[in-house]
Amino acid sequence: MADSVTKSPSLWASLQVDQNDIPWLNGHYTYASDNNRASLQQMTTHYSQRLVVKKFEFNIPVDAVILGVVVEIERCGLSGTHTKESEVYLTKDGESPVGTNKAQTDVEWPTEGDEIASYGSSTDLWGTNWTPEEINSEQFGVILRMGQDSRPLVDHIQVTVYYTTWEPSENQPLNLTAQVVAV
Ligand SMILES: [Ca+2]
Repeated sequence: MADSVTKSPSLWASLQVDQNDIPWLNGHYTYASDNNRASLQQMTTHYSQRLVVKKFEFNIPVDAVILGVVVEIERCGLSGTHTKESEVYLTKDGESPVGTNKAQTDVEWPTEGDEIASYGSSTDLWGTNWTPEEINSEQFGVILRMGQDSRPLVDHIQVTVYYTTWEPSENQPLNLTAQVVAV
């Protein structure tokens, strides 16, 4: 059976990708669902910097097998705006994206109150592989970057990690077949 743990971040950073990227403001407001929301520092037409939230303080057993990761972002766009994400990544080193960009870049964020967007699944490793040590690291985190002309308001970001502490025995039938062939 798979186990799962859900955690919120406790550290954030705003990292520049291109020169004109807009920095994030109040990234620590993403730590809890309390209607205090992270936003961008300026109203311009540029992309945002990368919001990195990390230090989730997972404590996955070191002999576990990671099965999937789900990121949930409770967010909305400022009323009257066309707010879209451009990047939703995981990071292993607290700075650089790894694996698959899960952003739904053509979907406008709702402007009539918060909605929770979910990325990944209990069996989705985001196009890379994970050790318990990598998940437990303070540098494991989520990257969120906004598209042009966006006015994001991010209330909460949380991560659920699915894992099992025993190896699935999917290889057994193959081994049996191999033995029959060998005989
Ligand atoms: Ca909040």
